[in-house]
Amino acid sequence: MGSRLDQSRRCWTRAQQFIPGGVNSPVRAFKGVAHDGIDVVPPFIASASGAEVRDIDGNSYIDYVGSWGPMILGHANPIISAAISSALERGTSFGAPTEAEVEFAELLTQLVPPLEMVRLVNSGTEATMSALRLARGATGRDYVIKCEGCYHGHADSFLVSAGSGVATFAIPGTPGVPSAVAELTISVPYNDLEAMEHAVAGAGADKVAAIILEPVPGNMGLVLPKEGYLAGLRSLCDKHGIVLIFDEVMSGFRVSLGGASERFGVMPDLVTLGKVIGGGMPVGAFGGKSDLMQQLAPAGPVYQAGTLSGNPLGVAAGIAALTELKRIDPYPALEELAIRWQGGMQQAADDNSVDFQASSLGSMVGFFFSAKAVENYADAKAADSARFAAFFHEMLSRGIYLAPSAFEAGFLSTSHTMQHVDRTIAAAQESFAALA
Ligand code: KE4
Repeated sequence: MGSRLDQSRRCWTRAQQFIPGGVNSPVRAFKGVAHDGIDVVPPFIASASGAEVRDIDGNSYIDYVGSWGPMILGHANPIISAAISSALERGTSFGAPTEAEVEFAELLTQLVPPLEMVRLVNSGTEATMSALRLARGATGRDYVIKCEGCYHGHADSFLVSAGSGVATFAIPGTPGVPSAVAELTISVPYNDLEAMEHAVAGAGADKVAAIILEPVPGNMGLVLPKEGYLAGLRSLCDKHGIVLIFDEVMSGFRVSLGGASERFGVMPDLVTLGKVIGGGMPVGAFGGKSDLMQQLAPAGPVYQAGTLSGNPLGVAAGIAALTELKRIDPYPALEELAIRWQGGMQQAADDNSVDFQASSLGSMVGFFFSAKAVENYADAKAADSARFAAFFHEMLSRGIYLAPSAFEAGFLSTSHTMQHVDRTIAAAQESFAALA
């Protein structure tokens, strides 16, 4: 199916007049799948329903981006839409406490094991930024250690590049981040406990406020934690009084109902959430042990705030989404479908002698054009991203909408069926053959 993009092309030209790079978030600009440096036109989406999105030229696609994670119950889910519409009739925002926020907070603490208390914010970035400030305020320490390839939103402390050596302090990853801020962040390889121990020792354990990571990274492609890695981090943090933060903005309610902490049985001190918990509305959250959370203003001295935090529409959507997930427990079926997706994609690649590593966990899927398993960011960067880009466009032209970057994950929803997966695998067979 040739996907004509005339209307998208028109919109793309206009968008770039008024919006930097034509998008409100960089990954949407398809720079990660540019053809030999030639920019491509991203489809402008007109509508979405269930597992499919439709662009303004009328092309429809099976969607594996799912708004980068939120749409686990499918696009335009009627239960979530009805909840938003109902809340809308009572007003959009009050800037005052509401009973629904209390209901939502209680529901989150019931579903996510590390949560004793929780505060709502408006994005994953706000969640991780606030969690780090809380960890620093509670410990009186300044350093934070993160893992290369893990993305925690765009707060200054996280937009850093690894320093030259394992335990050296990070350097700004983008203009605008002061070196003085970047130097308080240390970046180490994911899945390497020894490197983490070395970094803690190098900084001085009594100077490290927090270790933050995606327990199941989806921002370097999908990478799975090695046996014992998460538990090892827990022990290391216990030993030195370091706050362990699981950034589950993406993995939360994706790898299981209770997220990675439930799935792997390792409890962080703080967990950050977003995406799924807003049901498509802008909602983030961070929370954890009460003694930590009680340090937040106005209960304690660590300041954190937000005009639209706990917004009635977002809370209504979130309660509807999480209540529905609790009611139907879609995770066994999602996992089975994801495993089928992984196996079919791997088989299609193997049939065409393509170096390819497909993976899945819960409702998340991923793949690398690589001959070896990918265990960290260095492995991910060594994979063939040019081949990924070519594959992406072959699949898009066949009506399959994958994440437009080799360093992202894919997402299934309760609307995806075996037929969707079979169509995807058939398109992959044709795409791999076309790339040969
Ligand atoms: P937001 O501020 O974009 O809501 O969340 C930031 C964030 C924090 N932590 C993790 C683990 C995340 O994956 C994210 C955001 N994920 C990206 C996708 N890789 C969002 C897509 C985008 O940036 O447009």
